[in-house]
Amino acid sequence: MTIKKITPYQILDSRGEPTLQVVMTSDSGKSASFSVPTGASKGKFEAIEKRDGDAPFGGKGVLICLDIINNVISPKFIGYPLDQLQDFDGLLIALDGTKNKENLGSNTLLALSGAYLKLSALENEKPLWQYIAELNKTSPEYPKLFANIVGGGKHAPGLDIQEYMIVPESTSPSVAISTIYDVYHTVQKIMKNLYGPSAMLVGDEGGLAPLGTSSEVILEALSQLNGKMASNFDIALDSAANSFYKDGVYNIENQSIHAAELYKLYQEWNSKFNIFSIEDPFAETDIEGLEILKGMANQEKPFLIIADDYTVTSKIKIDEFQKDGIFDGIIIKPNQVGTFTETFEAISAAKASGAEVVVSHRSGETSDSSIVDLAYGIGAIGIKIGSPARGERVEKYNRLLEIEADLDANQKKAAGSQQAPTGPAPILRDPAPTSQSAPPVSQDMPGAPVSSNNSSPQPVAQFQPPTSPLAQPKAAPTLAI
Ligand code: 2PG
Ligand code: MG
Repeated sequence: MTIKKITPYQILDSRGEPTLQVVMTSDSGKSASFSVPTGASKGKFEAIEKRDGDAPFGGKGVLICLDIINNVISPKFIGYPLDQLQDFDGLLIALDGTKNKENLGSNTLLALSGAYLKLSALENEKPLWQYIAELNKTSPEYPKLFANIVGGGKHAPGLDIQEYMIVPESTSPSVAISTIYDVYHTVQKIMKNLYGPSAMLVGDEGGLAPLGTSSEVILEALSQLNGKMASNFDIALDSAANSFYKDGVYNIENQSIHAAELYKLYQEWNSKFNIFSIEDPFAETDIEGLEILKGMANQEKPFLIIADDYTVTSKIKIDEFQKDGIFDGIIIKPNQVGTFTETFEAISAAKASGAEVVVSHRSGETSDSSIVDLAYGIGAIGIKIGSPARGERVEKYNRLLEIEADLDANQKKAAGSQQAPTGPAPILRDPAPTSQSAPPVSQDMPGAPVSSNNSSPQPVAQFQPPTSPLAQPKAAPTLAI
């Protein structure tokens, strides 16, 4: 099979900004499309997107990418065989000829690389995750969901920390998603009661965006809900600390502090609320912050340290930091580097260093759900796909549910079951939470408990906001939900 046609489109992303979509058609007549997301809180060393620079769309248009594809790429690749991603991406990288893709643009390259990858999977009649797993010789695993419940930073007004997430212990997508649903909607009610109806508005990733609140209020609310849902969960943060670091100082919740004090604050939160992981805890340019991380390298830490802006899905950057064993987890975002081949190299480098891999969306997303197949296919420990709100995020939750339902149906078929599934996949629940962490319940586990019909969130009888001076809520302190 070969490439017959490459059609680029300028479309809009979830923030209404222009982005690039490529539809690639093979000589058998099959088509696959890939559309490119964009970040708001970017690492300094991310590959460079190509944009028009002139009106319309305030210079953010990508018509220049359409020109590049129509006039430079297409003539070279029509008739090019499918199924050779590494060579295809290698040629694109060589054509660009720069370290940071500034010539053709990371968006141009990724749209082509993604469409080629998806079309190759389609021609092989394999789901994308399976094609990716075979290409990388990896074992597919359900990733843990790092679900954004409350947002701030560059994604929403109000809070300085960018993401307050929960990570359900259960790796069964349907159990984890029902937990996320319950927590999200319960926190929404809590926020509405504390701060009024405007607290129900959401940020770029669908995370709630209350004004006049504080980290301690959010963390307290999340920790009070733990143990009351379908699955127990951990609490995780993405500080995206670049966005509140200026002139050597972190400006956070009315304090101007240095890295050591910020780390103390994290420790305080951890001792009160038990934080599982913190992504980008310090700004990537802050030497003092990096020294703190280096001092803890290769040691057991109070919470996992995850790199995003530091490592930007670059094998070179990952190797550089991980020779010192600085990070416990590495965020993987294909558009930070520009091709899927380089994304796979970054994943291998992260895994080889002993770090966990967490695949991630961007704050400016499209309806493309390939990152879900990527995370499952390469057996990532986690995936960030925002909140269960807004179409472009929900698309990814739905893809995960689809993969689970398909696998389930296949397993049943293989087991010789006569009963074809007719309705939605059953929602399984973890055993009743105990003081110990409950083991994850897998759908294929014999005798796994079946959901009761009552899947509505447990009421939070008396949510008591914390009284720390750093966290004075503006509204009534005690509320019944
Ligand atoms: C992040 C991402 C996604 P952005 O910092 O991890 O949550 O945000 O896409 O704006 O870089
Ligand atoms: Mg991040």
